[in-house]
Amino acid sequence: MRAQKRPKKRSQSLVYQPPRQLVSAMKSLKGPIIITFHSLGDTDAVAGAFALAEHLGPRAIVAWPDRTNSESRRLFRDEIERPEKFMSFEAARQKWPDAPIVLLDANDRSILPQFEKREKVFMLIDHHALSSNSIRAKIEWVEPQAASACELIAALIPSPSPQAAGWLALGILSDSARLLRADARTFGTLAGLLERADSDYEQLVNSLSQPQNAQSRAAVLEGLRQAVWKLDGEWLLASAAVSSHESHVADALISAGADVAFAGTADKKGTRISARIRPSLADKVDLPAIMENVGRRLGGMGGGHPAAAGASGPDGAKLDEAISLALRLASENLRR
Ligand SMILES: [Mn+2]
Repeated sequence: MRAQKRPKKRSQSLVYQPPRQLVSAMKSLKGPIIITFHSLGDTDAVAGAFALAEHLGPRAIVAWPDRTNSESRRLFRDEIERPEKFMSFEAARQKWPDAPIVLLDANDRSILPQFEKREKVFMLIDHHALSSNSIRAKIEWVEPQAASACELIAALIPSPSPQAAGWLALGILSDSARLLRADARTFGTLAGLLERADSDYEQLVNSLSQPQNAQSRAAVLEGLRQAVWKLDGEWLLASAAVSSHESHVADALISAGADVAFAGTADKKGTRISARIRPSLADKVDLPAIMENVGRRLGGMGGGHPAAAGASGPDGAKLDEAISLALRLASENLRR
């Protein structure tokens, strides 16, 4: 058959289309299947794993490399307490030494401690770009454009149960920052899931935004008390030297109205600084480059994402100096 050469339409459909090879490989899987994900499994990873396990049936087991993060522990309390469905990767491997491995939501070796012993991965489904440090699989579906692994997994499950649809929706909402980082397919996929889920959108969003424990909230309030700010032209720059929870304090400073915020902490282990910026300014201020610079000043390293970055280094005496540098560089960026 001759391939038709016509310009590719931007999007054929509002949901992802899994590669055919992957769909048929999944159908042909026999015997036990081990589904696993990255260190400190987050809601996207854990939700996707449980939904896929439900789809594949009782022979599929979800296996964690170390532990899951607090949000996913809270949301999946019931599933996590079912030892026949959820066990450590080590235990699963011992029980089923030849079972194929399906890896979700990660490919970088540095966050996959379960693959230290040169495991072979059968299938990879991920939304993080591959790099030279990636673990490779026989069959791979990697979509760096996707906001979450769950929107890919949703495309593999034609008719999820109401519960699984809710899980996948939670994974999408969690990884997309409640749909702030989402494209048309993220919305399309979520719409399909909401049609099936037994919770509505408001309930799902609310279940994600449970408050942190009181000690953490107290630490953030204490951090806000340390805040200093200055009006720089039309921009509000804020910083705080705190004793803990620097990333939460930086978030809180932005929520409280700062355009750019740096919160840092210093102790015997060294200095750590979290940087945040109002997302609409992220193309004006090169936050990862600023934090790279700050990391160098700290004798360590820095970098991150356009709206959330950080730096750290072994020198605990340089916190004030490093925060001043970060503020000065941010101000220069804003004035460009
Ligand atoms: Mn993810």
